[in-house]
Amino acid sequence: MSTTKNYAGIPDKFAQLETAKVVLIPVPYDGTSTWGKGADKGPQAFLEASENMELYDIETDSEVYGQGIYLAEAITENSSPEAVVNAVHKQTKDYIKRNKFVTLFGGEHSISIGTIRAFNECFDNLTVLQIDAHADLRESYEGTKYNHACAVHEASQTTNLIQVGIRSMDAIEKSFMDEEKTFFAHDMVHDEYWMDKVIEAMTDNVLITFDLDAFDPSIMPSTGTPEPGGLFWYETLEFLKQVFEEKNVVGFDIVELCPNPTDKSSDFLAAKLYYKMLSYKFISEAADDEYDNTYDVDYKTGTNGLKFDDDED
Ligand SMILES: [Mn+2]
Repeated sequence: MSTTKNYAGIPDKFAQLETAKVVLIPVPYDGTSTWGKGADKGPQAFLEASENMELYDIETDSEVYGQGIYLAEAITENSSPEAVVNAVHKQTKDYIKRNKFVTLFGGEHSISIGTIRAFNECFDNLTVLQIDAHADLRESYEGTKYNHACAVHEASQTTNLIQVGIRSMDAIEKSFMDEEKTFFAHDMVHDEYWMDKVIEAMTDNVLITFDLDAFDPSIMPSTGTPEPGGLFWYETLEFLKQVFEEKNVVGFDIVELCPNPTDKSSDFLAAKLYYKMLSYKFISEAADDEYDNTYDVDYKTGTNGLKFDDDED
């Protein structure tokens, strides 16, 4: 993966670490997945799709790349699942401490153990919003607690974990599950108030860990363990927009893109999802005067707070 290339081909002036509000860390790791392999190819496919995506977002009438998006060097550690988690934890925390809005693109879901640990150490009363087909609550699996099947076990013990879209789990995971904060796909489909209920269960600081297999396989086939009965595009966006509007989303990761060389639609969905989440994040920041702005970059902004009128030099 080239590190000289900018995210989505944005101009250099929006891609510098010093001035960018957003940092994107690619984590091309796939060491513990049990069935469909290939999540290590996810970041590259996501970046390629991002380069072919329009950077104007119609819904928010914004070009969020103007906030600055720095593409960090990919985390290529793969000596053990634990070493990967430690590397993710360290890099994520380093960038949070530099007052960046930190985002990561996996890789398999075990990387989120590091993501969550870093955010939990930096933000008070953290809610982890896990959007996923699988509960991922096992204490350990196949000899390690850093398996993708254990992605949120630690979060279940140390954060306000909320699980959304769940439709696959082992009975043993029930002992770690808070049913009040678990939203099963088979219930959500009959409950028009599920979004409000999820948000009511949140504290103010929210980290989102988004496993792409939460989506219905009809729109997101390129994932290691597809499960029928998932989320669709517009309901997901409606929900995310509401979360970003009502809560202080402090960062997010997106995991488990397993690209298929002959069908790139999933890569594009992932690219668009990432950009939508950034668009929602920075619209809500611009709209909320009370927002505690941890992104203290002095950016020149145009009329809607997101556009840039200054020229290239
Ligand atoms: Mn997962």
